[in-house]
Amino acid sequence: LGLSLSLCSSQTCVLNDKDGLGRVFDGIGGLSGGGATSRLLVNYAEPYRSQILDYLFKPNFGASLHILKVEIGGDAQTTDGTEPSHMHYENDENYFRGYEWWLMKEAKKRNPNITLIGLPWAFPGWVGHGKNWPYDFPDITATYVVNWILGAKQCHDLDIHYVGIWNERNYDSKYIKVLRNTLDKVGLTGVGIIAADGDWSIANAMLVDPYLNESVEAIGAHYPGTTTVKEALKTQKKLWSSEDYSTFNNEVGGGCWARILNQNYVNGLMTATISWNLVASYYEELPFGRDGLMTAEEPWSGNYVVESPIWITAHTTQFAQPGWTYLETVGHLAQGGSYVALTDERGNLTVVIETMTHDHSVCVRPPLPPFNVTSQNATFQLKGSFASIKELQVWRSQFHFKTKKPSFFEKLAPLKLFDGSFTLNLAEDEVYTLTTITTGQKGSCTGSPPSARFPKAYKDNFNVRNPPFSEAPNFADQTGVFEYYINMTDPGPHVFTLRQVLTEKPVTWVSDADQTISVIGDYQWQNLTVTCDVFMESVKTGGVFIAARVDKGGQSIRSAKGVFFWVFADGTYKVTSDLTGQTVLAEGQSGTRAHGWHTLSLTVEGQYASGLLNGYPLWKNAVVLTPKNGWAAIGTHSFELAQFDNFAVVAEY
Ligand code: 147
Ligand code: CA
Repeated sequence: LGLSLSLCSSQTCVLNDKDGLGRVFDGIGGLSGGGATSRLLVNYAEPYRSQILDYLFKPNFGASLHILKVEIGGDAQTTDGTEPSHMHYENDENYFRGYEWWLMKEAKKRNPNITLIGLPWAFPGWVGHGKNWPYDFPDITATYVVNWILGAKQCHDLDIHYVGIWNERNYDSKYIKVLRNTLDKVGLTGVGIIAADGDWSIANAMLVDPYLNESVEAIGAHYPGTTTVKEALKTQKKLWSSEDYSTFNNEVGGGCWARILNQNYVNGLMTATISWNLVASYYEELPFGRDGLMTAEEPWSGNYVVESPIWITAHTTQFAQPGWTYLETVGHLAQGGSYVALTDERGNLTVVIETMTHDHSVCVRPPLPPFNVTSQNATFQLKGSFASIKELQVWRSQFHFKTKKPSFFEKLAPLKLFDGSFTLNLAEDEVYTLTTITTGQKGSCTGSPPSARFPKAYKDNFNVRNPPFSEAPNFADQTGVFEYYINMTDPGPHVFTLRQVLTEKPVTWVSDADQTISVIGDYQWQNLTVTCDVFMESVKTGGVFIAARVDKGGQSIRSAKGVFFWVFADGTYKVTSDLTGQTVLAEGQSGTRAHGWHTLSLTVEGQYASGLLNGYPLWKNAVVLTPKNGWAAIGTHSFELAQFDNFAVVAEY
């Protein structure tokens, strides 16, 4: 059981398979969701969208990921927005919402062997039967989750390999067993359960509960800081860092990723590491901006950036595959840094070495205790079945923090071996791969277009008969779900609209707002006019708004400020400086009703705002001092059906 931490004695690290091997490698992955982290990716034009996907998933090209984990959309806010559920209502099933299905198919097109994982963060309200808790009716929750797995197969021919419980929230032993049974009953015996996507504590429960232990295939811990606990080792289950990284994707982010990819195995015997997130494709001012392996946050320009974590990933993923086995001889270098070695047990060997220094490899969490790394010569001695290897391919990344001229994933001349040994001159902040695999490639595409701000004049009439996605481009739902909608019976100009479809509060992951809201545009916008046709569907109690200068999203959405222009189905209007409607800037009669279209227009100019209803002035000179800037938005007063059409923004900046 014990962790055999080897330290290279007097600078010689032995790589040997003679006395047995370590654990089986399960792969390196990225996480889309938790939440809405790929929201803007889907609206990239070709060829850029395919290029981004190639950098992520194409074998022997870029990150060449082994694992794609996605959120099972639960209609609620899960960090950078909401993702739609496949069952908004109890009697509703639709496996074509959102973009995770599409993403899984694109990943599988490129890598047919990719491991697919689904995990819920939140659940539609009906799953909780009125309580903000998914475990009171375990059969309902399990059926709901299993439906998603069945839908993946039936509608998209996707085989989901693993499913989780409830992200970063309590697990329930009863529910886990019910989920295992529900999977087995429909023939999904091959789908493994990961638990519990939080800390390691479920291991204690597994050790004393054989049925729970049998139900769980892999223990997934989040942000484990490269270490595990003895109870987890004692279960003899696969140990995974099922969510990790979440660090700004500059070079320190790349350094964090290099260190944990090696040391999650060296220190914690974890055989999979999954990055939150896969690709930073959400407005950068939302929480955890740019915490992805690469950045693709400008579908309007096509600009994307292949950041260092992509190439750090390639150091392992292009040269070792799931099913390979770690050697037992892995460990720390004498002067700091670490090395892992993996084999396919058919003669191939891949060694990954990192010498990241403390300050250049800090991750967002947990705190990183101090350690020292200095430049060193490290000698590796190949033994056992590797003793006869004559040549190794060499790939190198040098972060070069001092000169700020890094070089990533550079192919060097192959290394000739004499007597199965070689010595490397390692500097600080480097990553090396030495491997018998000769298929590695540094992929490159003809550059992405220059970065540009969100267009100052933007409009959408939602007139799309067969939309490729259920959501309209660039709208980032922060509470509620806004979908393309067709009014079958409308004879007039509003056949194709955008509709808020939630009618009750979901089983939430954080505190969603009591209103629904979708933000769009440029966070720097100050002076602008927002116009939108609105249609309330709740008689008497209905309410909708358009807004400007909205300053918050994510889990802070409840406290969003801005300029909100509301109309209600009781014939009144309001102007407020917050989403909750506490601070009223103006109010009065509007004559607005449900089941009729109204055109709202909001202009904000310096310290003043004014509003039009159906083209006529309704209120003016409302004083708006803060916030100074923010997104435009649309939304509803409660979880209620409402439609929006002919959305338009004209911004000065
Ligand atoms: C994780 C979530 O699972 C992700 O959806 C995303 O929100 C990510 C952002 O860093 O964070 O949740 C965590 C929240 C807090 C801690 C760990 C994970 N924490 O404080 O240790
Ligand atoms: Ca329309």
